[in-house]
This record gives sequence, C-alpha cells and structure tokens, in this order.
Amino acid sequence: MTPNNKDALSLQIINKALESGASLAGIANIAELKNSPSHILSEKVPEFLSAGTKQVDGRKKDEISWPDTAKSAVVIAVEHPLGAPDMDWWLKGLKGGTKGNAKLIAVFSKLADWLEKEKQIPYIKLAYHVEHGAVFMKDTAVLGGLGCIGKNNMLVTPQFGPNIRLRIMLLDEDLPSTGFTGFDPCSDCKEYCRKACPQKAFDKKIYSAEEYGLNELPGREGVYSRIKCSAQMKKNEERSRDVDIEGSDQKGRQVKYCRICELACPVGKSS
Ligand code: B12
Ligand code: SF4
Ligand code: SF4
Repeated sequence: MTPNNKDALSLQIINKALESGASLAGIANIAELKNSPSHILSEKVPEFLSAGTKQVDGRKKDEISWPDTAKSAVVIAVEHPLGAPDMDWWLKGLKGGTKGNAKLIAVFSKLADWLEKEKQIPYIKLAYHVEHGAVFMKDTAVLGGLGCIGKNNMLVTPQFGPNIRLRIMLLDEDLPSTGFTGFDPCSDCKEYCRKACPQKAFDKKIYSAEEYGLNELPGREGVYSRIKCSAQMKKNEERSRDVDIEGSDQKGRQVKYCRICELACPVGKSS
C-alpha cells in the first residue's frame, strides 16, 4: 500500500469510529507504541497490585503480551462530561464495568463490523486491564494525536480536557501513527490538578530520567505516586454500596473512584 493509500485508510477508520459514537479517534503504529514511555517504564518498576491491576495466574502485572499479527492500534475516546458522573462509576455485573466502558465497547463493536465487512482487515479488540491483554492506553492516545500527558498524569485533550476514557483495538495493517499535536495546556497553568489531590500524590519526585533512562516520566516530572493514588482508590472501595443494576433484578457493588485531579483541570470544561 502506498503512503497516500495508508493515510486515506487511516482517515476512513477514524471517521468510521467518530460516526460510530467516539468523541475522538486516532491510530498508533505498534513499533512506536512498543517504545513509548509507559511500555518502557512498566518493565523497570516493581509489580504493582491496585484497583487497576488484576491477579492472573502465570502473568506478571503490567506485562504486555503483544500479538504477533498486530501492526497498528486504533484508539478511541469517549467524553465523560461533568454532567454525567455515573459514566465513570464502576458497577460489578455491568458490561465493561462502567457505563462509559459500555459505550466504548459499543463503538468498537460497530467499527469491527465495518472493518470485517467493508475492509477485510483482521482486528483484536483489547480489554481494559493489561493482565487481560490490554496495552497502555494513554501512550496510544498521545501517539494517535488525541492530546498530551498533563501534569495530572492523565491524557489531556484540547476538546474535553482529561474528561475522557479510552479503549484500544489492534489491527493487522501497518498504518503510521496519526501524530503528536504540540498541544500543551500545562506549561503556564497554576497546577490546579496537583493542588487538589487528597493524597498529595504529586508532592515528591519519585522517578528520575537518569535512573529510568527516559525523560517522559509519570506526572511529567516523575512526581506521580501510584501508591498514594491507589490508597485513595482503596478508600473509595471501602465506601462502595449495593445498588440496582438497570434492566436486571440483580444488585451490584458500586464504586465511585477518585477523579479529583481530573475534575480540577480547567481544560475542556465549557462542554
Ligand atoms: C493501572 C491503572 C491505574 C492504577 C495505577 C495508575 C498508574 N498510572 O500507574 C490506579 C488505580 C492508581 C489508577 C488511577 C487512575 N486512573 Co487509571 N488506569 C490504569 C490502567 C489499567 C493502566 C495504567 C498504567 O499502569 N500505566 C503504567 C504506568 C507505568 O504509566 P503511568 O504512570 O500511567 O505514566 C506514564 C505516562 O505518564 C506516560 N508519559 C509521560 N510523559 C509522556 C510523554 C509521551 C509523549 C507519552 C507517549 C507518554 C508519556 O509515560 C509514563 C511513564 O513514564 C489504565 C488503562 C490502560 N490499560 O492503560 C487506566 C487509565 C490510565 N486510568 C484512567 C483513569 C481515569 C484513572 C483515574 C482518574 C481513576 C478513575 N476515576 O478512573 C486515576 C487517575 C490517576 C492519575 N492522576 O494518573 C484512564 C485515564 C484517562 C485519561 N484521560 O488519561 C485510563 C486510560 C483508563 C480509561 N478508562 O480510559 N489507574
Ligand atoms: S490543571 Fe493545569 S497543570 Fe493540571 S493537567 Fe490541567 S492544564 Fe495541566
Ligand atoms: S485520582 Fe485522586 S488520589 Fe489519584 S492522583 Fe488524582 S486526585 Fe490524587
């Protein structure tokens, strides 16, 4: 396929994802993704058990298992606006865990149908947790041109700030990354995100470029502590409660995980 044809195919895929309900979409090349900061750092830091990791027999936490056939990754984002906090609430028994994840899964279901029927491109829809086959989503999104990593250690997009959630699908098609944006709202910001954290998770430098061999560090300067952040998630779990599951006679355990550093960020808050 010529470079022009590849660009045209990428555009078609992105447009189909947007048409299917994604708020943003992009593409990351697998070779670049394998060399992105989270994929490098995760191999160097000790295993970590938290709300975001899973105990899977025979698998190391944070360890990616790359399918041989995958050559590019489609990344989609769905907006989680201030007016719909329930999109982010985890509920055991709900498909995808949250309403937002259910929407992300539905978008990929439509895109997968189209890839199969119209393009005959093999794909793999990835899970959320790395131990269940996921890759690191924020890096995929930066390479795909959706935004930058902010001082809150989250993907910050020009359109929706950090108020988005992500999902990835791998393609057996060698497409180039749709690119960095140069967008950086943090350089002259008063760091509302960091100041708002109840665990003071950004108060100490933990990672250094010299020790880890990369300049792109958690929280940008190596100040984000996932141990402190995770302590907050544990508190949130302790405050969970049983609620009705819509469309079912079952009850499920609802957890409202902290997103204070996300909600404190002024970027994209006009929506
Ligand atoms: C495990 C996990 C957690 C754990 C550990 C977090 C961690 N960062 O280590 C805990 C439970 C603590 C957690 C907390 C949260 N999480 Co979480 N989490 C994950 C998960 C499953 C894996 C992330 C991970 O382990 N990363 C590995 C570590 C090594 O990397 P990192 O600390 O994230 O830092 C890297 C980046 O900053 C990056 N980086 C820095 N500079 C640059 C520059 C460039 C150019 C690039 C490419 C990268 C880059 O490289 C760093 C390595 O240095 C992802 C889903 C996924 N499969 O990716 C969701 C995910 C990252 N979480 C998400 C969210 C929303 C949250 C919370 C707000 C809680 C909530 N309500 O859901 C908080 C936010 C914490 C914060 N400020 O970062 C979203 C982020 C969306 C966004 N806008 O960025 C994700 C993508 C899931 C989703 N549904 O979309 N999470
Ligand atoms: S509050 Fe400011 S420093 Fe923090 S992520 Fe948003 S723009 Fe960046
Ligand atoms: S999610 Fe909550 S605890 Fe974790 S860094 Fe953000 S504000 Fe702090």
